[in-house]
Amino acid sequence: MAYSSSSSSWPFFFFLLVSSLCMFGMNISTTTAQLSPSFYSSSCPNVLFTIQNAVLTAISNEPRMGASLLRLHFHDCFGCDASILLDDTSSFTGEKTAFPNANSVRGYDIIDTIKAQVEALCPKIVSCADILAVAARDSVAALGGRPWIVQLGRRDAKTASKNDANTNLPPATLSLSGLITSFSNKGFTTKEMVILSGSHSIGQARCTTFRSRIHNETNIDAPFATLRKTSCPTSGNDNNLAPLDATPLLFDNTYYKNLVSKKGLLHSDQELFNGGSTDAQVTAYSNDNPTFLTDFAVAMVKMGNLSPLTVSSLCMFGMNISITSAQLSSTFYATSCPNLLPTIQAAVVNAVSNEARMGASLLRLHFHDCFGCDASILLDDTSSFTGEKTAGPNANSVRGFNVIDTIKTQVEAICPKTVSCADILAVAARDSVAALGGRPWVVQLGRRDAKTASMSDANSNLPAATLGLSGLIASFSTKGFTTKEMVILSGSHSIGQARCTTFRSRIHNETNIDAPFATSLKTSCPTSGNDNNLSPLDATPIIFDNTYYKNLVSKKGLLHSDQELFNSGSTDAQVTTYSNDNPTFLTDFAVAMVKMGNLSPLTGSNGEIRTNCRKLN
Ligand SMILES: *[C@@H]1O[C@H](CO)[C@@H](O)[C@H](O)[C@H]1NC(C)=O
Ligand SMILES: *[C@@H]1O[C@H](CO)[C@@H](O)[C@H](O)[C@H]1NC(C)=O
Ligand SMILES: CC(=O)N[C@H]1CO[C@H](CO)[C@@H](O)[C@@H]1O
Repeated sequence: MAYSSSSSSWPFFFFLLVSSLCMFGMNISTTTAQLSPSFYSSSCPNVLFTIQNAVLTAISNEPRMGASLLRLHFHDCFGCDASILLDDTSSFTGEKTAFPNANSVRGYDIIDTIKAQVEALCPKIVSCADILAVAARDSVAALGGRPWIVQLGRRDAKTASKNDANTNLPPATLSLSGLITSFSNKGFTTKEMVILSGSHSIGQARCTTFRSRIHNETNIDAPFATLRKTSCPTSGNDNNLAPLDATPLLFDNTYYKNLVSKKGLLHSDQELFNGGSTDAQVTAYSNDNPTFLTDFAVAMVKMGNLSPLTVSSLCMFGMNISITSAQLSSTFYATSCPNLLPTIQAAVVNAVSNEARMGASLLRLHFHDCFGCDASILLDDTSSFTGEKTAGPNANSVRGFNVIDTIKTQVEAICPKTVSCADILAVAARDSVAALGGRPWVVQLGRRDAKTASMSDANSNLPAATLGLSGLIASFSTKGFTTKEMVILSGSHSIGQARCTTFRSRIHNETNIDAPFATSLKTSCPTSGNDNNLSPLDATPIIFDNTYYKNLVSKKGLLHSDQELFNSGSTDAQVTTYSNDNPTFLTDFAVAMVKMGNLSPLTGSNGEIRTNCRKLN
């Protein structure tokens, strides 16, 4: 919330970045001041993973930290420039001691830790304001919320204003009209104010902030007030904490449910449901968690973009950037279908909660479509056309087509004839992995759908479960992957199941297999029959983690091709490393998936945007 008007000396690294942009030659005009999700993609490609990793660590040490990091970003915003992080000095009074912040804003140490890690990775590149913005997103996602794409490129304030913090941040004593005004001053609608108040879905508050409500107010559930009074008497115990809603470690719509039953903790919370104009919206969210999660994600993007400090004017003298239409971009649908990503994610989360195995199926569908991600795998056979669905590696094993159809129908309803089936597959794979514990990656978009499909390509390109190590290396190498990347992508077998036919000979005939493990599988997969009986690909088939590699080290790989990665060959060391280091595996997997998703896509005017993923237009 502090606005620095000076822009004296730009660091050298930044100068380089800007001048290379300028060389291409294209008009930037006023848009130079805008943030971009790919701001650090070449200057600090691993920054997002580094921050997410640190946030997950902090939250697993103390789950409440998720709410603290969200609050830190929120209190910094209303001008996201990291001014809140500045310590007071003898000659400077910052925002930390402003009334809405003192004794309540926390998490500074975590931000310091993240900043130190980021500096080690990319010195003097990434702003503290951007770290706050990403950490808030990752906190919400870690506690059950829907992640959003964080726009990046903020710079840090050179000053801070305790006075601004005191006047701008909405206190817990505000009435509905005061809340509306406070948010309106920052450009938010009343609806967005109600949405952003949902950040109180997680976290706790101190007794001082709700004392008068529980002792003096009447629009409060009586047993709830009585319960709260035990730890927050009329005086004393100022710092005792109470949860802001009934599920303070879960980011969901319980906050709104509580308001409807008059169990809002803060006066300003209950004002949202007190016979006023916002009651209807509170009721709607109390009945519809997915819509709340989506709306919250959208509103957070807006909040994160409040008057950031950026590099405007550096590039204003008429340069041209050449945007090559043939390339994929994470913002490809930003204007043509802005709600695409939340729509797909909601559908994937829904499908995975109906059937956890679907997460693995959607990942596998993208993988089998790739080696040229063009949605050719989705085409149904017709009397005059044989597609890929019945190819050996796909028949009886690839599934999830109905889920993709459902998503496609929803996407066509919001943005007709705009989004390719290939892009839907790519996003659904990412969201599946994230829903099961993996690390989300930024999906590059702009693929177009194939006008044909090749059963013989599918038969010859897709790696079979019978392959040896050298066959696996060769198969992935054909598509431009290193051996290391092959080992990483094999980690997709961290989730899902396989049919008896694919592992029968391994469990009955191979010797590099744990004997009790083989015995346990033979019951449901005898030497003949029961071909379609399923077994999990690793011991935790609905959690995306490194258990797959741990199992390989103990000779419990299910498929022949899995155990080949740890069978006294050149990849043993990497398998051992991943078996001991889940965070590194998750990060490496995310990076490799971006590469896989970008394999020879159709772009520009090639292919088409199918309206039905099963048929050519
Ligand atoms: C309740 O209201 C009375 C009258 O305004 C006030 O004196 C008292 O301090 C309030 N109690 C609390 C706990 O806020
Ligand atoms: C095991 O190997 C023998 C000899 O190659 C073969 O005849 C048999 O079919 C194999 N058994 C299974 C279950 O694959
Ligand atoms: C300075 C410059 O080269 N400007 C060019 C930018 O690109 C447009 C067309 O996209 C040209 O018309 C400008 O002359």
